[in-house]
Amino acid sequence: MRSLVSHLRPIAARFTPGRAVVVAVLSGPIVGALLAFGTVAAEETKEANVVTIDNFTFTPPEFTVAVGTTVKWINHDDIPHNVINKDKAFRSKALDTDDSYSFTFASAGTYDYFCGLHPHMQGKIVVK
Ligand SMILES: [Cu+2]
Repeated sequence: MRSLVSHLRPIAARFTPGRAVVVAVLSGPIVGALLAFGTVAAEETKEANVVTIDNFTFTPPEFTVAVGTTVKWINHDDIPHNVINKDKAFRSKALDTDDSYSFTFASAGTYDYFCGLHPHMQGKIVVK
């Protein structure tokens, strides 16, 4: 009997309730984080060619895409902005909150643009 108890003790130690709780508590956030990562990755793939406008800033400020790519600008500010190419290749109307503007880049080149309402807001699309 004594030998049986001493044999079981290491197994019991491995499955202490405390440890099981720790594993359960830790695996919850890890699984959640993995699911969140998968969702974010899918979202980024779907919206890969998006320039966001937030807090008077184009993000990313410089964006390189392939010829034929459609780039979409989305205004997340609660005031209007627009998107104007310095060489007049494209020009959006004023975009209200959550409005978007898309332009397809058929030719390679560097397209500097700015917001006509706030000219200090500037960005660049490089098409290769
Ligand atoms: Cu603006």
